[in-house]
Amino acid sequence: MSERLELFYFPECPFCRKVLGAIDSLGAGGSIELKNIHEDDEARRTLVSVGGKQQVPCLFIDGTPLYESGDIVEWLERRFS
Ligand SMILES: N[C@@H](CCC(=O)N[C@@H](CS)C(=O)NCC(=O)O)C(=O)O
Repeated sequence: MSERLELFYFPECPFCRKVLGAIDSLGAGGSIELKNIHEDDEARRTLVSVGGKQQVPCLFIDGTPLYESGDIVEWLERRFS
């Protein structure tokens, strides 16, 4: 069974754009739930309470937060290549 993947982001963030570009290139869009923390206050609160900080992008992998765009892209490339 696949993991549940959720990307916490906001559209103007350049680090988020880098991750969104990788998701697009890898054709992984259908497997990842996008949570815009500027539009979804519950998502923003979840990011802070579970992740420990309000920094995006953050990929939740089955509820475990992975911060840092470079680390997220690396993880996605391993998972979807
Ligand atoms: N080194 C991080 C930088 C991420 C970053 O600076 N994100 C900004 C938005 S563009 C942010 O969330 N800043 C709030 C914070 O760091 O607390 C990465 O590559 O993901």
